[in-house]
Amino acid sequence: MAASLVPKIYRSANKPTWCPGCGDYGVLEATTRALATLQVEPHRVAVVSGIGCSSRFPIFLNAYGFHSVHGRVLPIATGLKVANPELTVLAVGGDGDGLAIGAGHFPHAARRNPDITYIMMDNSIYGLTKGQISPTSRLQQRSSTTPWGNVDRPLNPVAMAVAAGASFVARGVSWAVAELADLIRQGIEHRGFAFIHAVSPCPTFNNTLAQIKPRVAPLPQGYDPTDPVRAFELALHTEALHTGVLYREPETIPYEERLAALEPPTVQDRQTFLQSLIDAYR
Ligand SMILES: Cc1ncc(C[n+]2csc(CCOP(=O)(O)OP(=O)(O)O)c2C)c(N)n1
Ligand code: SF4
Repeated sequence: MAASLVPKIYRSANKPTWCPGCGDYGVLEATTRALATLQVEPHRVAVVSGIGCSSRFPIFLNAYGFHSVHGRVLPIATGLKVANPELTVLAVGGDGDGLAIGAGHFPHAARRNPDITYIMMDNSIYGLTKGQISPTSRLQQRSSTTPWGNVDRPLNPVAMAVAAGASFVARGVSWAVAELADLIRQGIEHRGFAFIHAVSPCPTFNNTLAQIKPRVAPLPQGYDPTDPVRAFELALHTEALHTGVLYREPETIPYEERLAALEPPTVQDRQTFLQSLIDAYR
Protein backbone atom coordinates (compact mmCIF):
# COMPACT_ATOMS: atom_id res chain seq x y z
CA MET A 1 0.00 0.00 0.00
CA ALA A 2 1.39 3.42 -0.96
CA ALA A 3 1.88 5.78 1.99
CA SER A 4 -0.96 8.30 1.86
CA LEU A 5 -0.25 10.22 5.06
CA VAL A 6 2.76 12.43 4.42
CA PRO A 7 4.48 14.38 7.25
CA LYS A 8 2.86 17.72 6.39
CA ILE A 9 -0.59 16.24 7.05
CA TYR A 10 0.32 16.26 10.74
CA ARG A 11 1.09 20.01 10.73
CA SER A 12 -1.79 22.25 11.81
CA ALA A 13 -2.67 25.54 10.12
CA ASN A 14 -0.89 27.36 12.98
CA LYS A 15 2.68 28.20 12.01
CA PRO A 16 5.18 27.66 14.87
CA THR A 17 5.95 30.82 16.81
CA TRP A 18 9.35 29.66 18.09
CA CYS A 19 12.39 31.91 17.60
CA PRO A 20 14.41 31.38 14.41
CA GLY A 21 16.85 28.52 14.98
CA CYS A 22 14.99 27.04 17.98
CA GLY A 23 15.69 23.31 18.26
CA ASP A 24 12.00 22.59 18.77
CA TYR A 25 11.40 23.00 15.00
CA GLY A 26 13.53 19.90 14.42
CA VAL A 27 11.63 17.93 17.07
CA LEU A 28 8.27 18.90 15.51
CA GLU A 29 9.49 17.86 12.06
CA ALA A 30 10.83 14.57 13.45
CA THR A 31 7.48 13.86 15.14
CA THR A 32 5.49 14.42 11.93
CA ARG A 33 7.89 12.13 10.05
CA ALA A 34 7.54 9.41 12.70
CA LEU A 35 3.73 9.59 12.53
CA ALA A 36 3.83 9.48 8.72
CA THR A 37 6.11 6.43 8.80
CA LEU A 38 3.58 4.68 11.03
CA GLN A 39 0.65 5.93 8.89
CA VAL A 40 -1.37 6.65 12.02
CA GLU A 41 -4.35 8.84 11.21
CA PRO A 42 -4.32 12.29 12.91
CA HIS A 43 -7.63 11.62 14.70
CA ARG A 44 -6.02 8.61 16.39
CA VAL A 45 -3.23 10.72 17.91
CA ALA A 46 -3.43 12.82 21.09
CA VAL A 47 -0.59 15.08 22.16
CA VAL A 48 -0.45 16.47 25.70
CA SER A 49 1.98 19.16 26.86
CA GLY A 50 2.76 21.19 29.96
CA ILE A 51 3.76 24.86 29.82
CA GLY A 52 6.82 26.30 28.12
CA CYS A 53 8.00 27.18 24.60
CA SER A 54 8.33 23.47 23.81
CA SER A 55 4.89 22.83 25.29
CA ARG A 56 3.30 24.90 22.51
CA PHE A 57 3.79 21.75 20.44
CA PRO A 58 0.12 20.62 20.30
CA ILE A 59 -0.87 23.96 18.73
CA PHE A 60 1.29 23.18 15.71
CA LEU A 61 0.31 19.53 15.31
CA ASN A 62 -2.78 18.26 13.48
CA ALA A 63 -4.00 15.81 16.15
CA TYR A 64 -6.04 15.94 19.34
CA GLY A 65 -4.14 18.26 21.67
CA PHE A 66 -4.12 19.38 25.27
CA HIS A 67 -1.82 22.29 26.24
CA SER A 68 -2.24 21.60 29.95
CA VAL A 69 -0.68 22.78 33.20
CA HIS A 70 2.99 23.37 34.03
CA GLY A 71 4.56 20.08 35.13
CA ARG A 72 1.46 17.90 34.83
CA VAL A 73 1.90 16.43 31.37
CA LEU A 74 2.58 12.87 32.53
CA PRO A 75 -0.44 12.25 34.81
CA ILE A 76 -2.72 13.80 32.19
CA ALA A 77 -1.25 11.74 29.35
CA THR A 78 -1.44 8.59 31.51
CA GLY A 79 -5.12 9.26 32.31
CA LEU A 80 -5.85 9.85 28.65
CA LYS A 81 -4.28 6.53 27.67
CA VAL A 82 -6.20 4.67 30.38
CA ALA A 83 -9.47 6.29 29.25
CA ASN A 84 -8.87 5.52 25.58
CA PRO A 85 -6.16 2.89 25.01
CA GLU A 86 -6.81 3.00 21.25
CA LEU A 87 -5.17 6.43 20.97
CA THR A 88 -1.50 6.98 20.20
CA VAL A 89 -0.60 9.27 23.10
CA LEU A 90 2.39 11.61 22.96
CA ALA A 91 3.49 13.64 25.98
CA VAL A 92 5.80 16.58 25.27
CA GLY A 93 7.46 19.38 27.22
CA GLY A 94 10.66 20.99 28.37
CA ASP A 95 13.32 20.09 30.91
CA GLY A 96 11.85 22.66 33.31
CA ASP A 97 8.36 21.27 32.88
CA GLY A 98 9.45 17.65 33.34
CA LEU A 99 12.34 17.88 35.81
CA ALA A 100 11.56 20.89 38.04
CA ILE A 101 7.87 21.35 38.83
CA GLY A 102 6.96 18.02 37.20
CA ALA A 103 9.86 15.95 38.55
CA GLY A 104 7.67 14.04 40.99
CA HIS A 105 5.67 12.56 38.14
CA PHE A 106 8.59 11.35 36.05
CA PRO A 107 9.68 8.23 38.03
CA HIS A 108 6.08 7.21 38.67
CA ALA A 109 5.11 7.39 34.99
CA ALA A 110 8.25 5.38 34.20
CA ARG A 111 7.50 2.63 36.73
CA ARG A 112 3.79 2.50 35.87
CA ASN A 113 4.66 1.98 32.22
CA PRO A 114 1.63 3.39 30.36
CA ASP A 115 1.95 2.98 26.61
CA ILE A 116 2.79 6.63 25.94
CA THR A 117 5.79 8.31 24.33
CA TYR A 118 7.31 11.18 26.33
CA ILE A 119 9.47 13.58 24.32
CA MET A 120 11.43 15.92 26.58
CA MET A 121 12.86 18.89 24.65
CA ASP A 122 15.93 19.72 26.72
CA ASN A 123 17.47 23.17 26.21
CA SER A 124 18.87 23.41 29.79
CA ILE A 125 17.06 26.72 30.38
CA TYR A 126 13.56 28.10 30.96
CA GLY A 127 12.86 29.57 27.52
CA LEU A 128 9.28 30.83 27.83
CA THR A 129 9.98 32.86 30.97
CA LYS A 130 13.10 34.35 29.37
CA GLY A 131 16.14 32.50 30.54
CA GLN A 132 16.16 31.25 34.14
CA ILE A 133 18.34 28.31 35.16
CA SER A 134 16.81 24.82 34.80
CA PRO A 135 17.51 21.42 36.42
CA THR A 136 19.70 20.38 33.46
CA SER A 137 21.71 23.63 33.30
CA ARG A 138 25.44 23.00 33.47
CA LEU A 139 27.60 24.04 36.44
CA GLN A 140 28.74 27.67 36.22
CA GLN A 141 26.10 28.48 33.58
CA ARG A 142 25.18 32.15 33.72
CA SER A 143 21.53 33.10 33.42
CA SER A 144 19.14 35.77 34.66
CA THR A 145 18.81 33.88 37.97
CA THR A 146 22.50 32.87 38.20
CA PRO A 147 24.35 36.04 37.19
CA TRP A 148 27.59 34.79 38.84
CA GLY A 149 27.19 31.22 37.58
CA ASN A 150 25.15 28.12 38.48
CA VAL A 151 26.31 26.22 41.58
CA ASP A 152 23.82 23.32 41.27
CA ARG A 153 24.93 20.13 39.53
CA PRO A 154 22.66 19.16 36.61
CA LEU A 155 20.21 16.26 36.62
CA ASN A 156 20.78 13.50 34.09
CA PRO A 157 17.40 12.76 32.42
CA VAL A 158 18.50 9.55 30.67
CA ALA A 159 20.08 8.06 33.81
CA MET A 160 16.95 9.01 35.77
CA ALA A 161 14.68 7.29 33.24
CA VAL A 162 16.73 4.07 33.31
CA ALA A 163 16.94 4.12 37.12
CA ALA A 164 13.18 4.64 37.46
CA GLY A 165 12.45 1.61 35.28
CA ALA A 166 11.36 3.21 32.00
CA SER A 167 10.95 0.36 29.53
CA PHE A 168 12.31 2.35 26.55
CA VAL A 169 14.92 5.11 26.76
CA ALA A 170 16.44 6.92 23.79
CA ARG A 171 18.34 10.12 23.08
CA GLY A 172 18.34 12.21 19.92
CA VAL A 173 19.30 15.74 18.94
CA SER A 174 17.04 18.28 17.24
CA TRP A 175 19.38 18.90 14.28
CA ALA A 176 19.61 15.19 13.31
CA VAL A 177 15.96 15.03 12.28
CA ALA A 178 16.00 11.69 10.45
CA GLU A 179 17.60 9.87 13.39
CA LEU A 180 15.27 11.58 15.89
CA ALA A 181 12.23 10.67 13.76
CA ASP A 182 13.32 7.04 13.80
CA LEU A 183 13.73 7.09 17.60
CA ILE A 184 10.26 8.62 18.04
CA ARG A 185 8.84 6.00 15.65
CA GLN A 186 10.43 3.23 17.73
CA GLY A 187 9.17 4.85 20.93
CA ILE A 188 5.60 4.91 19.61
CA GLU A 189 5.87 1.29 18.46
CA HIS A 190 7.21 0.19 21.86
CA ARG A 191 4.43 -1.16 24.10
CA GLY A 192 5.02 0.82 27.29
CA PHE A 193 6.51 4.08 28.55
CA ALA A 194 9.00 5.39 25.99
CA PHE A 195 11.23 8.26 27.05
CA ILE A 196 12.91 10.28 24.29
CA HIS A 197 15.50 12.78 25.49
CA ALA A 198 15.55 15.29 22.64
CA VAL A 199 18.45 17.72 23.05
CA SER A 200 16.99 20.90 21.58
CA PRO A 201 19.05 24.10 22.05
CA CYS A 202 17.56 27.53 22.72
CA PRO A 203 19.59 30.00 20.61
CA THR A 204 17.92 32.97 22.32
CA PHE A 205 18.75 32.25 25.98
CA ASN A 206 21.24 29.35 26.02
CA ASN A 207 22.94 28.80 22.69
CA THR A 208 24.70 25.50 23.38
CA LEU A 209 24.79 24.07 19.85
CA ALA A 210 28.54 24.61 19.33
CA GLN A 211 29.37 23.07 22.75
CA ILE A 212 27.08 20.08 22.36
CA LYS A 213 27.73 19.08 18.73
CA PRO A 214 31.28 17.74 19.28
CA ARG A 215 30.06 15.61 22.22
CA VAL A 216 27.41 13.74 20.22
CA ALA A 217 28.44 10.14 19.59
CA PRO A 218 26.79 7.01 18.22
CA LEU A 219 26.28 4.00 20.49
CA PRO A 220 29.35 1.74 20.75
CA GLN A 221 29.69 -1.14 18.24
CA GLY A 222 27.75 -4.21 19.39
CA TYR A 223 25.85 -2.24 22.04
CA ASP A 224 23.13 -4.34 23.73
CA PRO A 225 20.10 -2.08 24.46
CA THR A 226 18.45 -4.73 26.64
CA ASP A 227 21.08 -4.36 29.41
CA PRO A 228 19.91 -1.66 31.88
CA VAL A 229 23.25 -1.63 33.75
CA ARG A 230 25.13 -0.85 30.52
CA ALA A 231 22.51 1.81 29.62
CA PHE A 232 22.95 3.45 33.03
CA GLU A 233 26.73 3.35 32.72
CA LEU A 234 26.58 4.97 29.26
CA ALA A 235 24.14 7.63 30.49
CA LEU A 236 26.56 8.58 33.26
CA HIS A 237 29.35 9.15 30.71
CA THR A 238 28.30 12.74 30.18
CA GLU A 239 31.44 13.81 28.33
CA ALA A 240 29.93 11.96 25.34
CA LEU A 241 26.24 12.33 24.47
CA HIS A 242 25.30 8.97 23.03
CA THR A 243 22.32 9.01 20.67
CA GLY A 244 20.13 6.05 19.81
CA VAL A 245 18.08 3.55 21.82
CA LEU A 246 19.99 3.19 25.07
CA TYR A 247 17.53 0.81 26.71
CA ARG A 248 14.62 -1.33 25.60
CA GLU A 249 12.83 -3.91 27.74
CA PRO A 250 11.75 -6.62 25.27
CA GLU A 251 8.40 -7.61 26.80
CA THR A 252 6.32 -5.32 29.00
CA ILE A 253 2.68 -5.12 30.01
CA PRO A 254 1.46 -1.51 29.82
CA TYR A 255 -0.27 0.09 32.81
CA GLU A 256 -3.66 0.39 31.10
CA GLU A 257 -3.64 -3.34 30.30
CA ARG A 258 -2.75 -4.27 33.88
CA LEU A 259 -5.58 -2.03 35.08
CA ALA A 260 -8.06 -3.55 32.62
CA ALA A 261 -7.07 -7.06 33.75
CA LEU A 262 -8.06 -6.36 37.36
CA GLU A 263 -11.10 -8.31 38.42
CA PRO A 264 -13.79 -5.61 38.86
CA PRO A 265 -15.07 -5.55 42.46
CA THR A 266 -18.78 -6.10 43.09
CA VAL A 267 -20.84 -3.39 44.80
CA GLN A 268 -20.90 -5.65 47.90
CA ASP A 269 -17.07 -5.96 47.82
CA ARG A 270 -16.70 -2.18 47.62
CA GLN A 271 -19.13 -1.60 50.50
CA THR A 272 -17.35 -4.16 52.69
CA PHE A 273 -13.97 -2.59 51.88
CA LEU A 274 -15.18 0.95 52.65
CA GLN A 275 -16.82 -0.22 55.89
CA SER A 276 -13.54 -1.87 56.96
CA LEU A 277 -11.73 1.47 56.41
CA ILE A 278 -14.33 3.38 58.42
CA ASP A 279 -14.16 0.78 61.24
CA ALA A 280 -10.36 0.99 61.33
CA TYR A 281 -10.46 4.73 62.09
CA ARG A 282 -13.33 4.65 64.62
C1 LIG B 1 2.55 26.64 38.21
C2 LIG B 1 3.43 27.46 37.33
N1 LIG B 1 4.64 27.84 37.78
C3 LIG B 1 5.46 28.56 37.00
C4 LIG B 1 5.06 28.91 35.73
C5 LIG B 1 5.98 29.77 34.89
N2 LIG B 1 6.62 29.00 33.84
C6 LIG B 1 6.08 28.91 32.61
S1 LIG B 1 7.00 28.00 31.56
C7 LIG B 1 8.17 27.74 32.76
C8 LIG B 1 9.43 26.94 32.48
C9 LIG B 1 9.68 26.70 31.04
O1 LIG B 1 10.84 25.94 30.86
P1 LIG B 1 10.80 24.55 30.14
O2 LIG B 1 9.76 23.67 30.69
O3 LIG B 1 12.18 24.00 30.17
O4 LIG B 1 10.34 24.89 28.65
P2 LIG B 1 10.98 25.80 27.53
O5 LIG B 1 10.24 27.10 27.58
O6 LIG B 1 12.44 25.97 27.80
O7 LIG B 1 10.71 25.03 26.28
C10 LIG B 1 7.82 28.36 33.96
C11 LIG B 1 8.64 28.32 35.19
C12 LIG B 1 3.80 28.48 35.29
N3 LIG B 1 3.35 28.74 34.06
N4 LIG B 1 3.01 27.76 36.09
S1 SF4 C 1 13.07 31.32 23.75
FE1 SF4 C 1 14.41 29.58 23.25
S2 SF4 C 1 13.13 27.76 23.59
FE2 SF4 C 1 11.77 29.56 23.41
S3 SF4 C 1 11.19 29.62 21.25
FE3 SF4 C 1 12.94 30.98 21.54
S4 SF4 C 1 14.72 29.69 21.05
FE4 SF4 C 1 13.00 28.29 21.41
